[in-house]
Amino acid sequence: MALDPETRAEFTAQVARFVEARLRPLEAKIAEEDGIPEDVIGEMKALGLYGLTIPEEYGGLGCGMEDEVSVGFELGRCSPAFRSAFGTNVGIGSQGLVMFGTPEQKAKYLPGIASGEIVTSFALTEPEAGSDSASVRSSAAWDGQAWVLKGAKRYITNANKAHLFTVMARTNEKKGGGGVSAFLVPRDLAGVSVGKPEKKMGQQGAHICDVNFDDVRLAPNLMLGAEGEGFKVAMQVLDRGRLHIASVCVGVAERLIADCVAYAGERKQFGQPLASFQMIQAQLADSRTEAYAARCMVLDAARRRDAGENVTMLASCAKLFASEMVGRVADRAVQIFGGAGYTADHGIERFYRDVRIFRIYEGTSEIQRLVIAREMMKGAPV
Ligand code: COS
Repeated sequence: MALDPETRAEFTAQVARFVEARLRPLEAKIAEEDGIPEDVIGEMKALGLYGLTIPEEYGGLGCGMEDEVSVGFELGRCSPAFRSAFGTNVGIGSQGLVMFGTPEQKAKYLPGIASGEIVTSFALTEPEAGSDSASVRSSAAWDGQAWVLKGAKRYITNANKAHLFTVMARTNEKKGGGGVSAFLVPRDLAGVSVGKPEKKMGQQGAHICDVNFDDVRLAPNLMLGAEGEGFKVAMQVLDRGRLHIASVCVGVAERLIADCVAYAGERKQFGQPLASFQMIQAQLADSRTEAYAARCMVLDAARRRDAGENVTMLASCAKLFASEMVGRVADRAVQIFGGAGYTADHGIERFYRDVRIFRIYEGTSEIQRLVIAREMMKGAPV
């Protein structure tokens, strides 16, 4: 499942034009209003962005990992809140279903996900289970007819718009990660409730909420994968999600570097453009070098995944490096813009806040290091 190189190039060029002409002019507005206008959402659907990674047979574009990260590089060149609108449909909200769903489950939900009619969310994190995701307390007990789901999930991206959740819940109290199962949970079932969007540091326009399950009755055909496989479903979904996030980090970094080069060329101090000062040049060069390294890492891991390799370690390497890299690039951008970077005029301070979450969600930098080291100890090539 992947696009041919020519189609990929055409599609990414189309996305690049959409980002430049349609999304970038709206960056300040969506941050101010904390929402993306419906007409823009409609255009994203029409472009196929909601169905990027859904197989073609279900109405999606059928992108492979290299295709997905190539699009991620382009989408990163505007406020990351835009990508978040469909990010869960493309990634963590749908990929469990794509990878582990039965033909019936796929036929029922994937066409709506591909068109954007069904918005999906991934509900793993809980108040007491963040990085330690194998310790989820939400539970689903079999009552002879249905699984009865109860528990609370936290910081769930797009929950306020979601029609379908992938929920990880404990079906066996005695086993750790092996006692967790995954379920598809339609939002309209009795007992599902969603809290108000959290106020947060950045990415206004993208939303995260609490989700509560209060004795929600789930028919047996809503289990995703086998009983006890939910933790592995989550981990495999995250392997892919982490590469997607890493590609967006690269795109944001490249955007900020381009903004810095333009500003450093215009802004004069001591009678000369900032760009003529070696201390500014050094910052630009460091940012460019690091962004290039991250791009190479993301592309290499994506291509290996498309070739069928296990990329658990490389996806974590890419996510760790790219998310930390974009933090450094954003920090240098504020420094190069100076007072104009700290005020809202150029949007630099907004990006500085927006990128901070990349080091936290879909696995913190600390968790990425842990995953990398564990894979090395297991004998992954070094
Ligand atoms: N693919 C397939 N299986 C995987 C896997 C992967 N990427 N990672 C782990 N597993 C399997 C392991 O092989 C193990 O299977 P067995 O029990 O059959 O041996 C099982 O899952 C448990 O793995 P492990 O022992 O490594 O679990 P731990 O609880 O010690 O650690 C970490 C798991 C910490 C790596 C995991 O909880 C994690 O990634 N946490 C961060 C979660 C996260 O990203 N949260 C963000 C919210 S989603 S936006």
